[in-house]
Amino acid sequence: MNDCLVTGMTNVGKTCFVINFAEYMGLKELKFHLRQLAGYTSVRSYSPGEARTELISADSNYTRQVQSIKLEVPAGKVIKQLEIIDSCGLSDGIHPDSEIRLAMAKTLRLIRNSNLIFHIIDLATLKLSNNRRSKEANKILDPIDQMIMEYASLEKDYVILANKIDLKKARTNLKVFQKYFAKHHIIPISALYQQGFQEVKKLVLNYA
Ligand SMILES: Nc1nc2c(ncn2[C@@H]2O[C@H](COP(=O)(O)OP(=O)(O)OP(=O)(O)O)[C@@H](O)[C@H]2O)c(=O)[nH]1
Ligand SMILES: [Mg+2]
Repeated sequence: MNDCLVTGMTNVGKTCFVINFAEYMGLKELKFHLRQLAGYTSVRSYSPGEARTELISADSNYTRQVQSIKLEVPAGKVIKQLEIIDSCGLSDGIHPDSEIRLAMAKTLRLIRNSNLIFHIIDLATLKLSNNRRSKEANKILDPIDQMIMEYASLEKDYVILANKIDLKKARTNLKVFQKYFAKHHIIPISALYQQGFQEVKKLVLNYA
């Protein structure tokens, strides 16, 4: 089974994307496979509405476990499975909470082990301006986003999901962002309102 890791900094909309994309792909019951510290995997089922209420939050590092959903994807005459993996958001420095430090270490391992990486970037919080010179492109991103981009884009199938385009600030930033990072595959989305999901679906169908 192929897998797809959804990664990025905290609060960028990773969990919101995973839930709403699974719903968009037709799932009415979301079975989250939770990888427990003790090594086993447990399963919790939610309706999409329940999952949104329980698993999405404006609090930082709300997701502390690796949690994944298996999508059934038609590929010619057969149905293939794609595991879409939600992970703990990454941040700079050493986090004071040991549980979060461990969860971040797991995310880094997943980045190494996954073949398809969806890197979610919150366009609404980027401080972009049209006046920056292109040689400063590397300063636009937080060092963590830069690290993910540099590693994953070389080694993996790498796609940037430029999120929160329902917000005006994000739409303003999008053009400049696309200019700076033109060599990457960027899909503008609103994870909240399922915008841009048609292009993501096309990509996932080709990948499975
Ligand atoms: N306006 C807007 N808000 C969004 C969008 N996607 C997510 N959010 C909001 O951003 C906040 C964080 O969303 P989550 O999906 O929990 O983010 P996350 O990346 O999983 O965060 P952690 O698990 O804490 O790392 C929530 O308040 C969401 O409602 C979007 O496309 N547009
Ligand atoms: Mg989350």
